[in-house]
Amino acid sequence: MKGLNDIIQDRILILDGAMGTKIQTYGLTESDFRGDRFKDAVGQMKGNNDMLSLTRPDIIEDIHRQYLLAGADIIATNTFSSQRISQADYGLEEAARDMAYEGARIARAVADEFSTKEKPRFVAGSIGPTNKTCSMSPDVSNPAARDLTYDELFVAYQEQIEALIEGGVDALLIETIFDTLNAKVAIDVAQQVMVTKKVKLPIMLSVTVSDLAGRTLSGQTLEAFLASVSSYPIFSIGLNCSFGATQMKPFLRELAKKAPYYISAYPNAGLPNSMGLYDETAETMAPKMGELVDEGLVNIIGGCCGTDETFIAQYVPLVKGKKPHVPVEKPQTMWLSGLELLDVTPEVQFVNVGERCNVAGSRKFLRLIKEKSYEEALSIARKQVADGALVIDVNMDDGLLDAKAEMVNFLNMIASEPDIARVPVMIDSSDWDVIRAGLKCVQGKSIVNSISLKEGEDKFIEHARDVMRYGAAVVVMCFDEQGQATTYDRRIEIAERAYHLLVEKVGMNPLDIIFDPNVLAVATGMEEHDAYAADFIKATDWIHRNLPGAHVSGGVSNLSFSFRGNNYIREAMHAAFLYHAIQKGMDFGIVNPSTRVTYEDIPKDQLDIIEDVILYRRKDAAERLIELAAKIAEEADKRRQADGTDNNGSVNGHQEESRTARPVEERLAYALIKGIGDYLEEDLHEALKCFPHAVDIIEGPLMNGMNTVGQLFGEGKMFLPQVVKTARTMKQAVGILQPYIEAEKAESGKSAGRVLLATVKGDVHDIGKNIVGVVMACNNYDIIDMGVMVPAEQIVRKAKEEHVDMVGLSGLITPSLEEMVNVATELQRAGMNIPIMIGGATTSELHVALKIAPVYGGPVVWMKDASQNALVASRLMTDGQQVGKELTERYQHLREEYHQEQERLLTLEEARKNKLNLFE
Ligand code: THG
Repeated sequence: MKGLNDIIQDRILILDGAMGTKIQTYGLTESDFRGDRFKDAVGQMKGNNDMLSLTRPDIIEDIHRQYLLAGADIIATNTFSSQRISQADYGLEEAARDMAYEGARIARAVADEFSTKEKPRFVAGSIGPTNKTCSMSPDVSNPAARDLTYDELFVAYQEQIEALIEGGVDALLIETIFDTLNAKVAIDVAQQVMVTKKVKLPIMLSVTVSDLAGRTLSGQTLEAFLASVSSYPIFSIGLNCSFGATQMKPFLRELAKKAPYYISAYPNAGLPNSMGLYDETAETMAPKMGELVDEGLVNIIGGCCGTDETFIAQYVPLVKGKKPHVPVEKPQTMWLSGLELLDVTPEVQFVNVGERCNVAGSRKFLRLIKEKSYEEALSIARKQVADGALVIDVNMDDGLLDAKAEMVNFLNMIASEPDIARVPVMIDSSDWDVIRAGLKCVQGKSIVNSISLKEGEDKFIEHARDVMRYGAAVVVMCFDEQGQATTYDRRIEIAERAYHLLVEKVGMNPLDIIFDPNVLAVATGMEEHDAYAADFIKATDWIHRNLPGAHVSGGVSNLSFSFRGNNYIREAMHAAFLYHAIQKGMDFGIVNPSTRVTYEDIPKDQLDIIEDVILYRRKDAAERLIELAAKIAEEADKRRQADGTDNNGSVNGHQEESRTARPVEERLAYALIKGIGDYLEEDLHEALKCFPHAVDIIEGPLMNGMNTVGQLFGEGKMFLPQVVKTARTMKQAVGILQPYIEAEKAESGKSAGRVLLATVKGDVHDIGKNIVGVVMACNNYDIIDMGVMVPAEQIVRKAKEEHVDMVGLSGLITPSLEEMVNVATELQRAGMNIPIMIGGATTSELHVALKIAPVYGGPVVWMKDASQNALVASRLMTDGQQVGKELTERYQHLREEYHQEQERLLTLEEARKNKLNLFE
């Protein structure tokens, strides 16, 4: 007989409807629930539906039978709460296993009655989330507290899943997921139990989202959730409960587009009304489900709360002959997550991991942890994220600390801070127990730091399997049985060996591997250290070219240990090192995110000396750098004595004293490029006296600064997190100028038009958009700025509600191009034809002409840069028709040109057709 795996490829499958609301229709009483077995149980048992598998199996059978009669291909067992965590509420822990077993057995028997060769029927073992959560605190005053731990839940799920499998289920349905950590436990258990029972069942996941922004109750976005489960073998993913079919649609689209699995949807019969009842009927619901089917979004449909067999009967004809969704390819980039996704695409270039929450790497952090000043310790994490850290490293290894307890506590505290928990964590310890304990606290996809071959292959493989179990990525240090690799040859030998073990023996996804070829201190005065940096970079290049998919990282601050106390030299060395290593493929680095020195800042003469060391270009390189460092330290000393300022960390040794000596324009541009907001207030007020209008400051010095940032970014001399930092400063500057701009605007009177601005979904970049907003506001437009990551549906809704005159879409990364097409399509579908302005780094006039303009009836204008918007907008407002006509002609021309170009390049097939045949 065909299995679930075969059948799902042929057609859309029907899952059954609700169990709970269906049971309510039988009008059962307390004694039905208790039966003989539980007649003496204490407390109310009514409502504990899973008991009925033991006390009224006839009713559960009857419900299954009705769904099978209605045409369901898959029925879900009556075991949603058949584990000891939920049953503890009724004092029935000891009966939980029986409930799970009987629930499975009943469903199996009824399904077998109906199963035929043409229409096999399947049983999915229902596994609910329990009534407790692993990643949230039950106590507002103690954010690190947890009601339920990974290990407790593991035991409970193990009992349930073993019983389900013994009872004969065909698949495991982990459903109504509201906390990813709970779901990760269930997946972990499922995999372990399947190994011991020597069976292989499909794992089905179904998430429930809690708000219109599409986050789970525990705060993850759907794509962050996908990252969290991305290293597990998942059969299907989907949504249930939450809300009705219509509200579910945008989220299903998101899943269908991103998740490399089959897609399921079993919504409620609408949202519960004020009476807690469900308003949709089978007749009103079916067309809505039909939309999901017709759009090709689903492989499995069914019903949740409020649905019954009449709904299921209506769904059967809906899917007849309809094409099932074809799962998308597995991601080709590394996915990590906290509450949000970190997709390590080539555009990201470099993931900076904040090093400062490390008791071994920061005296201050150590002190705070020792004093149990956790709030302040958290602020260090928060500052790193604000400074642009994309991941934060946490290390509690100190002889005087209980590292395991501190790791668990700190990770749990972070989980309650959305502005920190946004990013993935790197769990850093040399004690495997500490790492495991850490992994059991995080719902996101984190990074283990680290594993190595230090203790041989067996330990290495054991640790790697643990990493997979908890769904993490991993840093692999270039260590082996002989110790730390310090030469080029040893580094690549170990990396290659580890790679093959991980990929071939453990089955790890190469994208989840990050090699650390050991950043070691250079210019220490010992000759044998001189080639360390150059060899690291060479090894990086080799790994990048020879171990496909794998990433390269390093603890950058190690490089400059011998210059402790001289922050300027240290930062300059790090910047130069990263500049070269990133070019060779280093895409992660543990760094201090508040570093101010960039490659460009380093004066040429100093840079030569530093690069001589890093690239090991001359024998006396180290000696010369030590001399330079001494000289800089001495100068700093003198200055300190002269004006009492501490010059550590200033930009190039003579920044501070000359600050106010430089023109205010220059100071502002500089503040922007560096992302330093410290003097903005002061400098902007000075500038307000020199410029006629506040907006001139934005259009002048601030814009100049932004342009320089764009240019440096383009040349690879700044990386994204640094750019993000500058954007924050721009925001800050604009905030300071805002009241002045408003005042000037009020003087000049009436609105020129209403403009909605948004950075499209999937994209967080808003520098350009913010500038456009400000510049246009200064030109008397009313700006409605929706921020970043804005879904198409919300843009459409807002544009309608606010009756805007035009929409500006912004995006910096490549996937945003496609999302812009999607927004335009949705605006079109909503019957709108107001102008759309398109801007951002990867956008182009050609893309607008080829892809966006054709899906939209109104004018779509590409904006080369922020200075154009106000001008173009005013033409659109006064002479829209003419602009539209000109655009249509221009795009037509561009398209023709493009197609001619394409035709000159034949397809392979066409070229083959034209081949020279000498024998004809
Ligand atoms: N590879 C991997 N993980 C790592 C390292 C590595 N984790 C730890 C370390 N190395 C990276 N982290 C740091 C953190 C801080 C410093 C260096 C590396 C540092 N601290 C200053 C000092 O010691 O002088 C700060 C002093 C203070 O503030 O008290 O340099 O290589 N995988």
